[in-house]
Amino acid sequence: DWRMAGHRGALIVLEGADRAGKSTQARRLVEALRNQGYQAEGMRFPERTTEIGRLVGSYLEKKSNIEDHTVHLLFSANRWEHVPLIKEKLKSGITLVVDRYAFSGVAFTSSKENFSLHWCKQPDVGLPKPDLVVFLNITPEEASKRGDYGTERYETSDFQKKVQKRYAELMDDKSLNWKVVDAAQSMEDVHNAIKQLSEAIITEARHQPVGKLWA
Ligand code: ADP
Ligand code: 2DT
Ligand code: MG
Repeated sequence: DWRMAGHRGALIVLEGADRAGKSTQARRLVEALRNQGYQAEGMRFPERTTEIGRLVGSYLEKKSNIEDHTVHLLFSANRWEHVPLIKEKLKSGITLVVDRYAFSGVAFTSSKENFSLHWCKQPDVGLPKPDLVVFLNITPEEASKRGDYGTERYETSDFQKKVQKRYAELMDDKSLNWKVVDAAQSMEDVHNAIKQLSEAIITEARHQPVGKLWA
């Protein structure tokens, strides 16, 4: 059967603004793919459980301050430390559904004063390239109906507006397979849209080598 071993899994990334539904949809997608007989697993960045992840987590919780360039490199290092695992999983046929990736890294840091998009991308150059990047698109008004901002760093409306603009710039890059999904739809409709895109890319990616991001 085409879903079985011998083919690599796909690398699928979900990006989008705060409360767009990334974490909800990542969970549902893994569950749906498994029910269809695919091997699928979730992953998230930052992954706060490693040593580097704990530094980043404490920074986000404002329990520590880390210089801006330094924390950018730590977020990137948190991805690089997972690359052997990512490669292994894909190779063994597991499709990875990733909640945030390098695009969050670039969108957030480049929203700070005096950070160029170019500089922000460099540490992540060469990471496994996603076969599909789903952008969950939502207006700040729609997102605000889903509750207030939390208390972590970056969770302010001013900063989130800047982040949104940076995402738009990143989506101009046609060397990546960006797909914009209207995240203001019902959970079910968003899920069905993402599931359809994902099944198509799993079939397409299985005979192709994993690419290198921004390389
Ligand atoms: P993110 O990970 O992008 O910040 P979450 O998946 O945590 O977003 O969702 C944020 C909140 O919005 C949660 O309370 C979730 O239940 C709710 N939510 C997610 N998707 C939808 C949707 N399509 N319609 C309405 N509410 C949603
Ligand atoms: P979540 O709980 O929504 O994942 O919030 N971030 C994330 C960065 O600044 N750089 C990165 O490289 C990544 C992956 C986005 C995590 C917060 O961390 C920000 C929101
Ligand atoms: Mg989330």
